[in-house]
Amino acid sequence: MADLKSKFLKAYSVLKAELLQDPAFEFTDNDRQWVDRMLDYNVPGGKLNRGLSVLDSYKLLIEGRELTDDEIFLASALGWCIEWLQAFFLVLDDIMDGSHTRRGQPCWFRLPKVGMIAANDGVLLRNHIPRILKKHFRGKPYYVDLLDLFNEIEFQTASGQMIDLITTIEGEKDLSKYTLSLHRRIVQYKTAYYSFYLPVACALLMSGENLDNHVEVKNILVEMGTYFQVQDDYLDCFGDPETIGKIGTDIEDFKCSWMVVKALELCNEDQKKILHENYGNPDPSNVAKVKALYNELNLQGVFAEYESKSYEKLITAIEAHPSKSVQAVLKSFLGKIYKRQK
Ligand code: DMA
Ligand code: MG
Ligand code: MG
Ligand code: MG
Repeated sequence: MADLKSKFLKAYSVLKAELLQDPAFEFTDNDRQWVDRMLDYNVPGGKLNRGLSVLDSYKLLIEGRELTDDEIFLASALGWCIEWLQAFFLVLDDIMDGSHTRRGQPCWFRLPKVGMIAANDGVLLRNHIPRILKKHFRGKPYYVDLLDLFNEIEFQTASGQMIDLITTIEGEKDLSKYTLSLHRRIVQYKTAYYSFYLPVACALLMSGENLDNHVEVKNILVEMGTYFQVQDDYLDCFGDPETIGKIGTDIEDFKCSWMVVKALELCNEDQKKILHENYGNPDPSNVAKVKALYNELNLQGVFAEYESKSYEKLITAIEAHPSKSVQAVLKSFLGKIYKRQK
């Protein structure tokens, strides 16, 4: 496994070197240096769960046989395409969410030399994906399906980001619309498809499968992705910024977070008043009042309960799947995120 990870990491250097020599653009040394630094800053610094999952899943799907070096490189390249997609969404997400840190360093747009150039860097990151796919997959029978998959999922993610953002419009802030079903809709689109379905779908395509035959796998992964974003919402408020590498902004940003949805469900009229008066206000004293209310409502306990219930439900759904190798893929994914602290 350690060996697979080191090969995965090596593939990054290869892909980056190719992008920096892309014949479709005449780079000067200066341009090349910008892209090089922008990529190193934004692409490889995360947990790499999504990227590595393509490799893990592919290995489990072909069962028993050793992977060839060529297969390892291709699965890694697809994994890196997901990490590139994630970098693209995160660079822009941090601008829109007004965040300060990401992966233990200032958000890219916060660097004095970068600022709003980050918006175009995001577009560039997104454009690197079809460059990588074209170079390495153009001759494959599943090339069109891959392009279609990435396009479809990018559209769903951007739409999820849109509904995450338009619920927070100044002057239209309204806590009464924050329900579990709105929350579910937002997180399914903004997170679950690209973070959970996409890696496994890439591995399925590489192993010659038709995605239309794997709707149940998709449903389970979307469920898992929903659970993952609930964890993200919880960690935004109660996680350790040192460990998660970012400082939460959901309360300040008036986000439709799982935390506020649960608080609204559990609070009495007086407590609801506290939420209405303090939620969505950037002042630290307002934020502190919201967090104190979350503690009063024991949202940590409510979350722990949700977490174990979700785990049990997912395991039951996974074990109902007819294929043992698909079960292994799904369990491996779930194992990586259950009770995560970062
Ligand atoms: C992020 O949701 C979703 C995408 C598509 C980047 P978020 O703003 O809760 O993420 P984070 O907490 O990492 O900023
Ligand atoms: Mg964010
Ligand atoms: Mg966001
Ligand atoms: Mg978040």
